[in-house]
Amino acid sequence: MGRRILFLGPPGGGKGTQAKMVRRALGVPHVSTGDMLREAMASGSDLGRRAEAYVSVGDLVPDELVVALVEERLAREDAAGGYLLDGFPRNLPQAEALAEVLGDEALDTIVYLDVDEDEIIARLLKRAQIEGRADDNEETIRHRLEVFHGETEPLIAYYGDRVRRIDGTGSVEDIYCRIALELAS
Ligand code: B4P
Repeated sequence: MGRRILFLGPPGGGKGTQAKMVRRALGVPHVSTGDMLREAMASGSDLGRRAEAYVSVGDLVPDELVVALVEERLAREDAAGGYLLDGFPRNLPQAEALAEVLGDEALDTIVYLDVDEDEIIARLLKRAQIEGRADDNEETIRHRLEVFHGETEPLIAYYGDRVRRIDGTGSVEDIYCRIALELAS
């Protein structure tokens, strides 16, 4: 079994950006619930229609929908040799569901990207201009931050000493080097 890594961090912390770079280096699939939900919304599937109401206002999509999505994805053959989870688990019930399905060894390392709120808001407002994502407006960004503090941050204590806290500010390349060093140690 290869590496089983979780990228954890605030919205706009750079999880997606860094996970794509690490995936290339490790050769394991990048499983992003945000990307999967956006694909489902773009396809107009039943899941996509149900998810849209939550994603567009910055709320978490109900656990049972997301857990089923991830469970199905991790059961595929390409995930047998490890994976890189991005954005899941995002709260304690999701972490407990993952542990129930795959056991405590479901994750070997949690990379936590630490970025302050002013920087997050600036990054996401910039992305709004470039990509036009429906959930990248100031009101929704602030709500996503509240959800992060209330629901996702407790996972840092839950995962304890498996968490590697990385300074998520600076250039994308510098942050990648910090992560690569941490994963090699
Ligand atoms: P996500 O897709 O996970 O969105 P996010 O938290 O905003 O993170 P994202 O990966 O897009 O951004 P990143 O940190 O890479 O989730 C979207 C929504 O889906 C959630 O709000 C929720 O509704 C739903 N959802 C997802 N997972 C769920 C779950 N498990 N349970 C329930 N609901 C779920 O930041 C990237 C931005 O920063 C980019 O614009 C990038 O260019 C920029 N950036 C990155 N690194 C930078 C750097 N070093 N300097 C400057 N800019 C940088």
